[in-house]
Amino acid sequence: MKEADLEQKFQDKIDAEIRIEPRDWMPEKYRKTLIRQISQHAHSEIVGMLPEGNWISRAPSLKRKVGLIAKVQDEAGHGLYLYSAAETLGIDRDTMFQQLNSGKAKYSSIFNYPTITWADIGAIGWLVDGAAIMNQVPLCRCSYGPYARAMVRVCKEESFHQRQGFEILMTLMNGSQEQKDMAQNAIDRWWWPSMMMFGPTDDDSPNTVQSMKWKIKRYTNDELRQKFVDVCVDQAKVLGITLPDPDLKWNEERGHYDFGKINWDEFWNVVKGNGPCNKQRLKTRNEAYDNGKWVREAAMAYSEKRAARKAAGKVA
Ligand code: FAQ
Repeated sequence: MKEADLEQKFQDKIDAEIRIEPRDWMPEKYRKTLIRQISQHAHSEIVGMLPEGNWISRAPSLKRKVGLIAKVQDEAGHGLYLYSAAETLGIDRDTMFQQLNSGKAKYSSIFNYPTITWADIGAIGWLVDGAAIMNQVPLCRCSYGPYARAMVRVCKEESFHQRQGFEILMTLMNGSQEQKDMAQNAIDRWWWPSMMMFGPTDDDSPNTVQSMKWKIKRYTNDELRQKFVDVCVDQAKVLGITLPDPDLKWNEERGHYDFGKINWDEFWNVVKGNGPCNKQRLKTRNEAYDNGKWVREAAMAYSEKRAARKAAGKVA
């Protein structure tokens, strides 16, 4: 079949909501787009462990410490499912790690901000996981099978994370004035970076049109951002917390909340590597990779030994 015919057949499958699987024919650009998005997503999960990891040793109680450790472990798991999904497209994990560690690969801008107080852990759970769910639930219907299936479990866990963040904030908001101020201060710092997680406006998003056509993305960046705002305003009322945007107003005509202008200079500056913690995050990831060398080598030696024994008929 000619390339154009194959492409038409491929698009027909997508339009008919038939999942694309690793061995199916796919346009090279589809494969590349998925590798880009899934690997960026995997890197975000892995780098996303760092801001919260900062509070494991300082969590205010044993219960909070247990919850936080479990959440950070879940994020490691999400990274693993996502690296595995990307590997089905023909890239190996080590190449993806090299891309992350060298600073070539992108990961979510949000993880380049510092976690200054315990309330930041609540803010990350409520806002960052909240934004992640908004973006990721539609990815469970992504046209590429392995990515869509990985997202089902990820979303269930993210939903739990969002609730634990909300509960941390609720506890603080029911506490002393100092605790309330700490929670408000965290929201003041995390609100706008969370809004930026959805990516540039649709006019400035070079990938959205094609990704929507291929049903990798089901909603545009601006559509998801709007859904996030609408949900957060009501939840903020329950918390008794103020979202730091004086332009946040219900718009009867649109049936949505209007919101203020996002600082896109700040966003691009962070994406380009100049956010408050970019350098620190990459340094930590590189150290972790180097320190894990002996573990990778030991695992390889073990699997080679097992394969040799199996070949010699010594183990099942
Ligand atoms: N940060 O044309 P678009 C989490 C880049 S996981 C950095 O709109 P696209 C879990 C974009 O890559 C959070 N870069 O791109 C957790 C592109 O650059 P490229 C991550 C960004 O792909 C919670 C350029 O800008 N989630 O939070 C960002 O169609 C708590 C133009 O943009 C995912 O990755 C950004 N925020 O749409 C863990 C979900 N936004 O590659 C720990 C899957 C855009 O051409 C604690 N990804 N860029 O050089 C997606 O849904 C999409 O990739 C978007 C971007 C929506 C992120």
